[in-house]
Amino acid sequence: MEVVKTDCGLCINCCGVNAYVEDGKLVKVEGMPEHWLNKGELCPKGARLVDLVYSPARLKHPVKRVNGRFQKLSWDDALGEIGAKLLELKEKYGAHTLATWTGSVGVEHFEMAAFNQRFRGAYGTPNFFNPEGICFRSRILARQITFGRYPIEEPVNANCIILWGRNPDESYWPVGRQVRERVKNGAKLITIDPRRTPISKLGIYLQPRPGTDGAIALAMMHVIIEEELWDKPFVEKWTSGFDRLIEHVREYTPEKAEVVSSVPAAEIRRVARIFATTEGACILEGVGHMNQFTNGLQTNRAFAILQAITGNVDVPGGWVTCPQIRLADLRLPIKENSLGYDEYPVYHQFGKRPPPYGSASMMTETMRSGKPYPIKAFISSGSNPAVTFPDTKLFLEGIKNQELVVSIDPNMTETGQLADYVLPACTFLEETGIGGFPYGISYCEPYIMLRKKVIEPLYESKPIWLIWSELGRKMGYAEHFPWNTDEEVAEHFFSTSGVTVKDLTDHPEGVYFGKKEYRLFEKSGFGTASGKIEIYSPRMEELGFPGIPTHVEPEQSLMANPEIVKEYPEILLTGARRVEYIDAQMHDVPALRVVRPEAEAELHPVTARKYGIVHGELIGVETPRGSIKIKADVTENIKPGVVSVPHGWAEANCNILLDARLLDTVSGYITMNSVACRVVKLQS
Ligand SMILES: Nc1nc2c(c(=O)[nH]1)N[C@H]1C(S)=C(S)[C@@H](COP(=O)(O)OP(=O)(O)OC[C@H]3O[C@@H](n4cnc5c(=O)[nH]c(N)nc54)[C@H](O)[C@@H]3O)O[C@H]1N2
Ligand SMILES: Nc1nc2c(c(=O)[nH]1)N[C@H]1C(S)=C(S)[C@@H](COP(=O)(O)OP(=O)(O)OC[C@H]3O[C@@H](n4cnc5c(=O)[nH]c(N)nc54)[C@H](O)[C@@H]3O)O[C@H]1N2
Ligand code: SF4
Ligand SMILES: [Mo]
Repeated sequence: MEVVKTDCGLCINCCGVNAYVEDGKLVKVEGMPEHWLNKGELCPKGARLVDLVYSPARLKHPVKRVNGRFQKLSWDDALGEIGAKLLELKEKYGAHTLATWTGSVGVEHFEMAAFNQRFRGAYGTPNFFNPEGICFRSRILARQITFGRYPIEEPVNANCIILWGRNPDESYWPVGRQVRERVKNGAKLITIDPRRTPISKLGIYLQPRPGTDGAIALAMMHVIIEEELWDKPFVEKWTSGFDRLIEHVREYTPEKAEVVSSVPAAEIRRVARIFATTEGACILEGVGHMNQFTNGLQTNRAFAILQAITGNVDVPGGWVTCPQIRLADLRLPIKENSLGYDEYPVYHQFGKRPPPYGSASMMTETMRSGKPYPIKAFISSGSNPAVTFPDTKLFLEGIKNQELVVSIDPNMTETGQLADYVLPACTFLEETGIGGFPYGISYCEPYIMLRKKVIEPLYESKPIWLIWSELGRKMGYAEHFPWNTDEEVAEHFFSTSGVTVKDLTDHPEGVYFGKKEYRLFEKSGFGTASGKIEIYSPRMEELGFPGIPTHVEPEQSLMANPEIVKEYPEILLTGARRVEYIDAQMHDVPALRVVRPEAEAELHPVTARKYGIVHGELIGVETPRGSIKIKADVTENIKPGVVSVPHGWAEANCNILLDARLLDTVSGYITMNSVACRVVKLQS
């Protein structure tokens, strides 16, 4: 049996994998013992990569919809027809008529987003979207606003860790292990979450009303200032706007925050003291969740300020700036701004150049309304927005208006079922590419590896970079797509990085491309306009938003909208992660399904009693936007009045409940948490 050392591209953690191959077939996977992160282990779904590759849902060849049914066609015909249609639509409506969308896989699968962007540049559309526009970009932006760069939490060295709206045991399995290890060695753990997660039992637990975390963070600052616990030399030398902060947080007393959040003032004081007086403290905020409510971006800003005033920046166990590898940039210049540029200036205009992704909340709305211009072609790759896009109804209305819909995916997904053409991509185990997650979103570890082809692409499937390249060549963009093999593509990406493909082949377990440095600011200051950490951001104010974060009520809360709450008195959370599944993927794997056979709505016994509901029965969950049926999981481990439903289940699709018009108006992010809902008893 041959062993190929590669990484797991199923989630952003990119754990090291030993893949065993016999007669060209993947027969087994194990964790790679020498990998820095997972050290020989895999999470339950990573351990099931064989099922991913040989899934019965794999699409074997390109298909086209004819009279409502899918028919097989050749790659040549499929790409020829799609290319011709795209050129026709460009002629008719202009290049901006094409919207392309890559999924969360487009983040950990580097080539996917890179080639998508190259193609859209060749075509000329500004419209490229990615879950960055509903997921973690907002946390990056909040840190860039504050520090002028993106420091990352470092739990492995922390002596105090706040899990703030984050449950890493399920969503960042290796981080969960790091946190548990650290706590075993004496670190203090604080969990702030409306759901009492198992890890929270290792420390102090606060149970807030969803969406009120900004008020808690501001009250913590109040305590830190009142009790003179801030890091005076650091604040004096490296921050600007602290005087304003003193004034600003005077009114944010813990007693007021208690009224808003329901967390006792004494607990807020206690947590503030521990956080401020423990050297090496970091907030591990939810990667997606803490961005996905009304006050998301400003809450992230408040966390950044807490790190700053306690001096927990660029020190072991705080938030640390990581060296970045410079991979070749495949983007071509785009003349037009993407959708949302004027509406969401913080998201689009804050940085030196706009993010490559448009505002996802505007994509579907434009597809539906044709305003400000018609979007008539939609290409989704590595995503299943029919299930995962927050507001299924709007997504379906947008799709109905399209003249061309293409899904590029290894599987026939729910999105594929809506498409005119479905093209089979291979999985990450069937192509060579970039592995080891090069951006350091979650780890300050300057580490990279080559993701290796373990087996040949199955059936007629192809690597995603090749699909975009061949489509581009069909359309007259051959000059932009000169690469012919996976290896040529990898060579090109690494050509600007200081690391060679040979280095990575010689070290299949990966290499370090840089060295982490603490107290980097002493050398290079901060990348903000003032060169200091901007507690108060003048630029935020210029763009029309408070320069220091404030508390903003969730749009559908009792205080903000009592009328809605009369009819929909509970608070909905969507998408708390489960380690067995990744977004809408892996639900068809029997070994995972036996562990977690169906979607369940968590609700407290007090909530259940109100509706006469017992554990295990099928219930309705409703919002003004829609309703779903789902099994009740009646549990003490959730705040009374809060209902939490998972995402990614086509058969109980929580995105039917969401409304893409409910936004964090600073970032333009769609609200997926702290939405008004009610529960319905189905049988009597
Ligand atoms: N196994 C698995 N791993 C995944 C994914 C997956 O689908 N499956 N998805 C990946 C993706 S795309 C992302 S973005 C990340 C998501 O990662 P995270 O956003 O960190 O998600 P979770 O770890 O589930 O933690 C979210 C927690 O936030 C809590 N929460 C919800 N609303 C609030 C609130 O208003 N205040 C507070 N304090 N807490 C709140 C929820 O109860 C939940 O326990 O996970 C990634 N990892
Ligand atoms: N209500 C609610 N909705 C949510 C969330 C929530 O918390 N609540 N979370 C949101 C977040 S944070 C995110 S990031 C999104 C995620 O949403 P998506 O990105 O749409 O989620 P996935 O189901 O992981 O889709 C990935 C697709 O990529 C395909 N794929 C896997 N490997 C490859 C490959 O190598 N090549 C190609 N071409 N395709 C591949 C898989 O088959 C799968 O269909 O969901 C969002 N939706
Ligand atoms: S946590 Fe699991 S799914 Fe994610 S990379 Fe590691 S093994 Fe793969
Ligand atoms: Mo995400």
